[in-house]
Amino acid sequence: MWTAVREFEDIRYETTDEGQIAKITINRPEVRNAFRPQTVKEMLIAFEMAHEDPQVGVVILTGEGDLAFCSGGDQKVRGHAGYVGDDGVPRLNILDVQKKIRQMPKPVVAMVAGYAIGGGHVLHVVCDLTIAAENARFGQTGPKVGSFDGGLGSSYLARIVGQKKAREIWYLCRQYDAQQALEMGLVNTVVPLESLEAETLQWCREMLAHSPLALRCLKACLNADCDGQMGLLDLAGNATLLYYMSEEAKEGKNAFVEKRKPDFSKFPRVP
Ligand code: 2NE
Repeated sequence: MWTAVREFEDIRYETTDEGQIAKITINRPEVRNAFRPQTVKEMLIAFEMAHEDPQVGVVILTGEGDLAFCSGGDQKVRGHAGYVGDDGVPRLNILDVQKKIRQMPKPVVAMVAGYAIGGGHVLHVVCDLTIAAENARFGQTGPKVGSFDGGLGSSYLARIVGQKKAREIWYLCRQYDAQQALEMGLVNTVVPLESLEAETLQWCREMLAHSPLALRCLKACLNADCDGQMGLLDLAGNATLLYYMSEEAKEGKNAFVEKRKPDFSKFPRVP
C-alpha cells in the first residue's frame, strides 16, 4: 500500500492514499535509527519533497522496526565539532530538520515504536502530533553523553510538559514509558504496537478531510506563539497568501499590469 517515491541510502520516502500521506522512515535499525550527516541530508530532501508536493497533505516521521523511532545523533561518527560525514566536515544539521518540520505548512506526525531518545526524542517533540506504541520509551541523554539541545529540544519541550518536568527530563536523563509520556502531555495517544500504523493513518485521514488552509494557518498560529519574528514571518506569509487570493489584491496587480489606476472603492472597510 506504500509506494516508494525515491530511493535513498539511510531513509525511505513513501506515499499512500493517492499520494496524500507521505512517510519518512529513518532506516538504520542496526544503530536504533541514529542519524548521521547522510541521514540528515536525506531527511531534508524528503521533507522538502513533501513540502513542495501539492498532493501531500500530511507527513509521518518514523523509524524502521519496532525497537526505535530514533536514538539521536550517531555517537560513532561524532567528531571534534559535530557529526562527521564522508566529506570530513563536522555538522549539527539535524537542527535544519527540526526547523523544516516546524516551518512546513502541513502537519507532521511522529509515529513512535520503541526508543525516542536524545536527538531522536527532540525530533518527536518538534512534530505536530505523536502517536506512540505501548513499547515506546522517551528521554534525553545529553548530559550523560556530553551533549544538549537547548533550542526547541528544551524550550519547546518546556512549553509542552512544563518547566519542572522539562528540567527533570534533561537533568536526570531518565526514561519514561508511553503511559507516563501520555500523562505529561508529551504524546497524543498510546496504542498497541500492532495497530500503530493503522491508528496513525486514521489520524492522518481525519486531518486530510479538513480544510488544508485552516490546518496550515493553525500550525503557523500555534508556532508563532513561541517562534518570535520567524514565527511572524510564517504567519504573515499565510496572510499574504490569503490576501493574494482576494479580488481586492487582484485589483492592485491587474491595475499595474493594465497600466491603469487601481480602483479599490468597491472593497468594503469591514469593521
Ligand atoms: C537507544 C538505546 C536506549 C537502546 O538501547 P538497547 O539496549 O535497546 O540497544 P543498544 O545495545 O544500546 O544499541 C544497539 C546498537 O545500536 C547502537 C549501539 O551502539 C548498538 O550497537 P553495537 O554496539 O551492538 O554495535 N546505537 C544505539 N544508539 C546509538 C547512537 N545514538 N549512536 C550510535 N550507535 C548507537 C541506547 O542504545 C542508547 O542509549 N543509545 C544512545 C542514545 C544517545 O545518547 N543518543 C545521542 C544523544 S545526543 C544527540 O542526539 C544530539 C544532541 O543532543 C544535540 C544535537 C544533535 C544530536
